[in-house]
Amino acid sequence: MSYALVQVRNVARLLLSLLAHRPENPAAVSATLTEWKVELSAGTIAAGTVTFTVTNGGSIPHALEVEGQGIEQETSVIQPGATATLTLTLKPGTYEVYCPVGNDSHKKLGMETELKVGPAGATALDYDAGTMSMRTPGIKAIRVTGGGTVIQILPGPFPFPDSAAPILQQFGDEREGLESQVKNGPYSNNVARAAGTFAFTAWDKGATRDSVDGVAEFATQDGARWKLVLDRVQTKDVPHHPRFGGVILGLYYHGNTAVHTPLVPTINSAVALWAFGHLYKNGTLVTDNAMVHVMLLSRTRRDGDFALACWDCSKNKVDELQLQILPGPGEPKFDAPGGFLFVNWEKSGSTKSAN
Ligand SMILES: [Cu+2]
Repeated sequence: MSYALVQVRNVARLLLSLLAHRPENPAAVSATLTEWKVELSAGTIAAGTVTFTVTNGGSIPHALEVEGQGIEQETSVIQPGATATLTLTLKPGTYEVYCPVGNDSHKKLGMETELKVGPAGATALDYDAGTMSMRTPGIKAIRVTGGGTVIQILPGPFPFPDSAAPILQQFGDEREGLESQVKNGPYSNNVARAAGTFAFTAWDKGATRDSVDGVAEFATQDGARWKLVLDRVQTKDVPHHPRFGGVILGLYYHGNTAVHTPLVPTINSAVALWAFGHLYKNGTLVTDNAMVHVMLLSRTRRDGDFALACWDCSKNKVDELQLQILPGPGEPKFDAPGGFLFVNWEKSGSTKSAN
């Protein structure tokens, strides 16, 4: 074979290989952001240039971040109904795709998914067939024990109405109900001494397998003795709470984050959980469907009169344990001030474990 012919053939091979690897159509992935999900039009793409078209289909501002293989890129904040694009060149590997708004609080509420990037030129099927491994997130548990002064919060005005007002604007349908709580809600400076104990364990095992176990026993200012036995986690939406998330370890929310009601100061929580429980008053069953919200959170109240001390309390030590109990759906209000029970243990502690 002549030298010239070899050269021609090599050039032809080179051209063919370039053609094979050329991203003829840079991959296009559309992403939809809602409370609290990130949905991608494709879970697996080939390496190369990809353009994400990101639509905020929710009712509060969101953004999209792609992280992995040394890349960490995000869109600017996208208002509800608006769209943004993000073009990246991705190497093979697995990427986390999530909403970075609120110090990852949106991510922890469920706004994250995975994008797999296969070798250049490979089809989605080729790649999927080769990577059947699943990411198994570690199961985490927390044991919380209430301590310190025990107080009962009675209905009253929210002490930071002007700080909460602009955040309430973002709550759409829920705004009206929340605004009535500004004047007479559960987060007030109207505090009475109570006494009692509360200890529980919560397991964060992912969307549908969270679990909780614990008992609270306390006496309220009117002399009634209450007992709550936690039964199961709650994950369905109910009015005035954008999402009931089972068990979430480590969350930055409330206040100015636009995650859950702004009629609670901005806080970090070591654990937040929503559950159903059995509630007894003076030894008699009140309901098997009491709706329970528990947080071990940044201290929000000051010593002495236990008034709310801050609108942004997120830098405070996490040692306040809040227990709120509401009647089950369609059930009558409790025989307690405001029809609900809200008790805090002001110096509480926790231990975390791997399972
Ligand atoms: Cu978001």
